Amino acid sequence: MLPIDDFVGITFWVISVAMVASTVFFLMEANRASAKWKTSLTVAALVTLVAAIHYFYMRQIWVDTGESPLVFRYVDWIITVPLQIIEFYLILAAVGAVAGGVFMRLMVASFVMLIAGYLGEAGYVNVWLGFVIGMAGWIYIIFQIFAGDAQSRLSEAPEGVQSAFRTMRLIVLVGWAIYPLGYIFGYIGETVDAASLNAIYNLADVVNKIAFGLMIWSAANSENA
Ligand SMILES: *C/C=C(C)/C=C/C=C(C)/C=C/C1=C(C)CCCC1(C)C
Repeated sequence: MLPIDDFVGITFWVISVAMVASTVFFLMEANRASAKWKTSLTVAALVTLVAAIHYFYMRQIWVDTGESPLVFRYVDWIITVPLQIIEFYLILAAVGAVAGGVFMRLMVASFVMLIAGYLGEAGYVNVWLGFVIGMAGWIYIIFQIFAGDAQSRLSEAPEGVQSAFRTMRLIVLVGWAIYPLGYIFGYIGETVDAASLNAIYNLADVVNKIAFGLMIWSAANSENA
């Protein structure tokens, strides 16, 4: 059972439901969207679907043990983060402004970021070593999307796509920053603060999965094509 004073447990539950609802919404809207946005909206739905399944399991682990559902958390991220990198690719590919090299670099950097974070949290490497390597991966991604090839090709794209891309990369800069904050708050003390860690990661997932999908949805709607 979910106790009424278990704030983190309740966020797990509410977010599970929000992920399911978002999945239905993005799928229905994919049907309605113009051809070149359909795949992007379908991928947005996959992100929230994968997250919904993991959230149901994560909530159960949290309620039963009071511990971080570490494995489910990272399995979820290792599936959903590459899907979001694919979103970047699709947004740019929709206008033919895409460079394959950027895509591979973003993929590799996101794996480095997540694997380092996992090894740190699971105790296989020093917790701050994992953090530093994870940060390096994230900073590399930021550099790629703000200053790399993707950026220079963007000017060829129509305004709707440009603004979708700009908003999505703002999410990677600001929204993704919530995750390392969760890590810091979780591990800064003598003992692991599992409640702060999970509350902050949960908040981050709402921003980065549901709001991220809504950005794509709004770009699809702003295009008159
Ligand atoms: C849907 C899930 C998403 C978008 C997850 C993103 C996760 C991150 C951006 C994690 C970043 C981390 C660092 C930048 C430092 C090391 C620890 C991590 C893995 C929490």
